[in-house]
Amino acid sequence: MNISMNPNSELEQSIVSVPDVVQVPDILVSQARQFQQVMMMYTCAIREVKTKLEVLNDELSVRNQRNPIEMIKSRVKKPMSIVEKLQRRGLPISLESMVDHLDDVAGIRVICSFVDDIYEVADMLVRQDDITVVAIKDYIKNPKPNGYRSYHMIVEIPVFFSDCKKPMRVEVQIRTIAMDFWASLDHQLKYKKEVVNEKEISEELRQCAEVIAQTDQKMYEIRQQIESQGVQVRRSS
Ligand code: 0O2
Repeated sequence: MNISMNPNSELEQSIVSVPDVVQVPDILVSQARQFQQVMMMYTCAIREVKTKLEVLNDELSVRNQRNPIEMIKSRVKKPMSIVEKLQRRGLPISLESMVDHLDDVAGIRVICSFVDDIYEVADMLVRQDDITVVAIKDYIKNPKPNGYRSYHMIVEIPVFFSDCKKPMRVEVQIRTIAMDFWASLDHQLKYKKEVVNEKEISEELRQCAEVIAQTDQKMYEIRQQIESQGVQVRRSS
């Protein structure tokens, strides 16, 4: 997932604000405006879900004396990625098609320190009564063959605009710092056109994913050992 908050593409921004001297067909201006409007709605949906996650993080950090969430990143999908995904799925390339078929136009990535934090944050989010879970893919319990691990949820949230309430879909990916580190490198491999030794690199990455999963587990166990010893105040000399 490329992380950048860019609700309006430069192309369609320039169409909307084109100088009077250039004749732009009305239909193009109208489509660009519609696109801008829909992307604004996705951006607002991201803001709503992000706020919920920040509130949960604040509450949990007081309760547990540590932050379960290390970082939250978000993005609306870039127009070229939208077109590529619709094409790949053999779907019409249109705004309606995007809204009807793509659940990840709005995306949030939550980076947690420990694996148990992932499930705690996910459970707390979906228990909120204005959130509807559309789909869950647990690539931590069931990693992809290449080693990819992450917890994916598609959630729907009502967003209130001036004259209407719209249910909007947001993809929430939750993973550990280590899983995120791995996915960034894998993403580079995926988007490089020609990679020498691609097979060997993929295999090395798959092995790294295993090591990372074991390290995540070990870190969780060490944290539990530390926490089970309760709060002890060290006396200063
Ligand atoms: P981007 O640029 O990240 O937004 P799909 O497999 O995409 O046709 P679906 O159901 O959307 O269908 O896929 P899934 O499995 O839920 O995964 C969607 C997103 O998860 C991807 O977004 C990636 O962000 C991430 N992802 C899934 N598998 C991998 C993987 O093997 N490696 C890495 N690095 N990321 C992965 P997009 O749409 O690819 O694009």
